[in-house]
Amino acid sequence: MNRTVWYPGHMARGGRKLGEMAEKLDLFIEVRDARAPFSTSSPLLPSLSRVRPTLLVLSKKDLADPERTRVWMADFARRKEPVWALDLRKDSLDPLRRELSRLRPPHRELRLGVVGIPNVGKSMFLNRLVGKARARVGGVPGITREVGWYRGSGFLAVDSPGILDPHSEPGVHRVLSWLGCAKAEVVGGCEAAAVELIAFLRARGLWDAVADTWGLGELAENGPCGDAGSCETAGAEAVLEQVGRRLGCLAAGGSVNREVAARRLVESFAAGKLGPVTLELPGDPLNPARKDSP
Ligand SMILES: Nc1nc2c(ncn2[C@@H]2O[C@H](COP(=O)(O)OP(=O)(O)OP(=O)(O)O)[C@@H](O)[C@H]2O)c(=O)[nH]1
Ligand SMILES: [Mg+2]
Repeated sequence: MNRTVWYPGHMARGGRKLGEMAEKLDLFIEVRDARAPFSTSSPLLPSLSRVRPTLLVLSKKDLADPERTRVWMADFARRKEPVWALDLRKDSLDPLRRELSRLRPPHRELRLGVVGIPNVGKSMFLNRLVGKARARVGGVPGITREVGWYRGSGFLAVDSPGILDPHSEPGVHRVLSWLGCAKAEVVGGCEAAAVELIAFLRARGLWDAVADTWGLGELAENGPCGDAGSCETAGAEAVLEQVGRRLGCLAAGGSVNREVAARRLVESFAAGKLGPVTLELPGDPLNPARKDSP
């Protein structure tokens, strides 16, 4: 498959800028998506956390499976990594604010940098922390293009553009395309992303809940296939057809417009409209995304 990696110039610029300003900051807050805490980790973190301490925010808690979020929180606690799982639209930030006041240097305000990959909620987090909707927020990756300073009570915070690693392995890009953190082009387009998403959810026993949301009912029999991998893909393609029919994504002549169906599926999944799903677990042996699973 032809995999084009989406890595616009503002990401390289933002990464350089953050590296240059790291020593002027007191700490970093990294935002990751609670639905995939491995795959949504920032590629900048290894270098930034060598210079300054890092706190972790798991955003979109409302879109994640609550039981799996508890497992993640216990895992971070076991590794003594400070973490807050939040629905950034409405959860209180007071416990995190208390930690920031504790870390504030004497005689001056705390300087913090908010970092992470695209579309995880960095700007929304910053707005909540500052207490005003100052930074632009949006549901597609690449909204924030430049590093920018914001003043809050007792702190100065830097919002930064979401930065991806163009060299991440395909498993990571795949998860990021499903969560809206990278454009579907990174995995060869929307149709490929949708088929891989269906196959992944079915292999993990997560598809039924998603199917129920759209009233998809029993699956049609899979067509003939060779090995297990191609059978999985053939099955997923049949499911995509079914999704297209159910949603009325039809082309002239009544055939399913697979591209439109795929886009609807992936966008709905990313926005959490298909129910709470967490894609990864700590130490998950099936997790294809990261080699550094604890
Ligand atoms: N449901 C839900 N949506 C959230 C949460 N946090 C952020 N969002 C949504 O996620 C999308 C991305 O938010 P942003 O704050 O723009 O993300 P960002 O990380 O700044 O993205 P870039 O600037 O593109 O790197 C927006 O549609 C937000 O409304 C959350 O906790 N729950
Ligand atoms: Mg932003």
